[in-house]
Amino acid sequence: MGQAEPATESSWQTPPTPGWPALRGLMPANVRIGSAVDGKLLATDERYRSELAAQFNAVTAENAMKWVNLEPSPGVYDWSESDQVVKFAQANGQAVYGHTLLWHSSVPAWVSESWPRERIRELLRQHITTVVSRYRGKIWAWDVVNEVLAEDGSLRDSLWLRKLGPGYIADAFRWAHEADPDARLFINDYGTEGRGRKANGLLRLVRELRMAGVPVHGVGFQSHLRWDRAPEDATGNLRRFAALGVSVAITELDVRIQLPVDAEKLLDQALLYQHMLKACLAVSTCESVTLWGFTDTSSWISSHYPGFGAACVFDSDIRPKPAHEALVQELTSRRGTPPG
Ligand code: 9MR
Repeated sequence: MGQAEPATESSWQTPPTPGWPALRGLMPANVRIGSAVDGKLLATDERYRSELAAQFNAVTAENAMKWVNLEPSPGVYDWSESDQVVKFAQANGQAVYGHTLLWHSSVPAWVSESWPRERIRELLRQHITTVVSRYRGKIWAWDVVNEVLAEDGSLRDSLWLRKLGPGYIADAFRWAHEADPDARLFINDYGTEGRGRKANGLLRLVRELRMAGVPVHGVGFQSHLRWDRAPEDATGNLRRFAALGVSVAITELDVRIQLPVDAEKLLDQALLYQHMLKACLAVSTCESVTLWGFTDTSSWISSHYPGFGAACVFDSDIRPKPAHEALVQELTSRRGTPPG
């Protein structure tokens, strides 16, 4: 008597999403809407989980599938967080976008550039084969190579380029294709969503790979934007990639704001989110639009861009911002409109 009820699971679980529309229910049938997933929040925050499930029909592990996290010491894989993401997605009818098999920035520290070329090549082959095989049939698309271009559109100077030469890109795609012939294979980069030197370089590279019969199926445009700058002709740019016969996807969309946030900046941000959604949907081969996180609680922006923040479509209390509303409005107004 007089004692508080013990906390039961149902007493601390939050109710299902309150009354705002779900993006996933509004997308054209052939285009997915995704979010990057923060493994820690997925494991600990019920409100995060329920909004993630309600809004999106695709997920990308923000960090869990990066090589540095999967294989902390040679030959010892830790699948726990990436398996959790896949399990969650399966339970919620979401497709998984795999990120990423090869990235200069996520090479485990135990990989040494002093090793002979053949050893490094074999290591890369094994890594790609191991990861893609584990999730064969469970991952719809892979970012096979991430950020392989320099700002001028030439190949980025990296361990892979230095040790293996430019052929490492084609090799990575072929190995991934062998391990899961049904997975869609993407090349992903940033700063390529608008026209410019880097996008031109990417276009050349994708054309060359396709002409050489390399299984490149899609191009991912990360789209880490700032609120006051739209990419140069995103629609036209995406269309010239589609003309090569590949799919296009917006893979990491976020729109950072210089703090402090105000109503006008939030509106500009909303317009830019809408603009990128429209740009992709204007292209007949647009496969997905993925947000790089959906809540301001967990975005990478504040640690990488001091003085900036609030880059997502939900605030840190997981309530929709004008950007969410703009996406909803755009999708609602297009319903019944044929794609492309
Ligand atoms: O959002 C990711 C952040 O949590 C990580 O610390 C960082 C380094 O692994 O990577 C961030 O995600 C990047 C993505 O994997 C590739 N494109 C750029 C993204 C933002 O830096």
